[in-house]
Amino acid sequence: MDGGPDLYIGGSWRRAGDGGTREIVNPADGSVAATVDEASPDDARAAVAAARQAFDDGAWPATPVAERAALLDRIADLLVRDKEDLALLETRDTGKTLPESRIDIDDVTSVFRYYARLIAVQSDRVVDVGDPTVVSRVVHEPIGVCVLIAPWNYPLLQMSWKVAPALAAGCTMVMKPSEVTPLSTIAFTRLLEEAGVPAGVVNLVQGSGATLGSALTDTPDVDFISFTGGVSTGRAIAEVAARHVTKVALELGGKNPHIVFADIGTGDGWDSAVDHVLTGVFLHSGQVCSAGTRLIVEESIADDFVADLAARAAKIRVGDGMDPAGETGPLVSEQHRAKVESYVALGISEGARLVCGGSRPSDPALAKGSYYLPTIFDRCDRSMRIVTEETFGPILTVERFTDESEAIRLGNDTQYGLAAGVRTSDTARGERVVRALRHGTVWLNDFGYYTAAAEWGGYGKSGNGRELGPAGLAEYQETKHIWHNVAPQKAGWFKG
Ligand code: TXE
Repeated sequence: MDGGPDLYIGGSWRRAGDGGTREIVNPADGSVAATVDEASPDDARAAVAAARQAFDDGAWPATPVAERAALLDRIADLLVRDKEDLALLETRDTGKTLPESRIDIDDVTSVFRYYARLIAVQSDRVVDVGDPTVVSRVVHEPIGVCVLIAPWNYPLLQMSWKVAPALAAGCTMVMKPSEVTPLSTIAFTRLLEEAGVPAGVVNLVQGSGATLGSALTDTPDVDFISFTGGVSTGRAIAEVAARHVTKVALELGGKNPHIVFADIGTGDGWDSAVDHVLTGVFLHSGQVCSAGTRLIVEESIADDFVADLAARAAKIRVGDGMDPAGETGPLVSEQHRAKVESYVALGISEGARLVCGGSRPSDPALAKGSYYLPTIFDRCDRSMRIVTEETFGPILTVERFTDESEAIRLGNDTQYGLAAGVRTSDTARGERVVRALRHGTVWLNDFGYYTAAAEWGGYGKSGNGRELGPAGLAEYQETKHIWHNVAPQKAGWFKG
């Protein structure tokens, strides 16, 4: 980037061993935003070897907790300093609006602050084994070398959910951002170096998953793989990792229901529900793993609710993420827009009723970018692939229900289980429904919010393992039981 070199291996910046480069496209206008070094499989192997050596022979895994926490805080300080530069890179790379990118960088900072605090207070557990001569305790140790593979929709944020707990735990790692959006992670790696991350502890390779995947995952030198991306890629990685019995955590997206009961009334409850359903699905043009893409609305209010939604969706200002007037940006690439368009065509052929959107914007100023209009399909049902498959674009499908048990059944009728929303003014009903839904995060009368202190992850094909919160740290730790006899005696079992 800006002349590179862009690969960071064993504490030094390098060009690709085979001289490979990749053009990074700005989806707002199709221009080349940067040219970056593209790692070869040998580069990826060198990165794993550097992380292995830093773990086996380096000081980081045994660095006192206070020093690790201080490093995380220094990283957070630098993120605050560089917030605007990082946000601009994120917008250039993903197309998301600049205000969204700024929020992302704030959230990245919060993750580092959170794990700095958490690691500082994590304590060993003393176990009473009923023998005063035995000191028994359970301690946490770093799991080892981690491969951290991130997607393109929240490039730095998703990577931070992995890097911060990995560093806090004392692990060493190889980061692989999406080849579509590596820019913020390259800049972040320079920031890690400045903060004083020891050589070899964090390594960076970028390039296509198909090319680098095997070098990063089909190896006994890696102890843990944390992956966020699509289901088929996650499954392939898990299959390869199983050959080496490598632990894997997967976050694979979702097809998230947003259930709206008629008891929301017609006043503020209604307006707030319409607003959150709209934001929940169309923010970042639907390229959000937890997007509320399935509206499941009570039949008695469905026509009016969908009409209000459609009226507001039609007013969403699609535009360049750098343009303060734009409320949502383009899709991340031409290829991704083609996928979204094929889903819209599929929805029409499946018999869903197109209520709004369903095309590219007509504004000539947007012709060079990969934009797509917010799209709503009414009269959908579970036989349609548009309802069951993750489209990862600005597409809302509408299903209707007549009673609470049907709403729950529909909400759980998915192969995924990442997130869900419920809207009701009946508190007891709200509690019943959120407990019955089999999803990793459930919002009641809200949608989309999260915090570094609470776990994030999915049921079903949304993956396994958790990020954020204490469980997000535990992923990067081994648990060891130490049994210490301070007054050794014979075991006395065998008499001879
Ligand atoms: O993801 P991939 P893609 C979903 C969304 C989207 C679909 C495909 O539905 O349309 O996935 O997106 C790396 N070994 N999500 O194709 O391929 C790849 O380089 C190791 C949901 O972009 O899964 C990138 O860094 N790594 C998701 C990362 O995996 C490999 C966010 C994700 O890419 C690899 C994004 C391999 N064999 C898409 N192949 C979410 N959960 O939020 C690819 N990669």
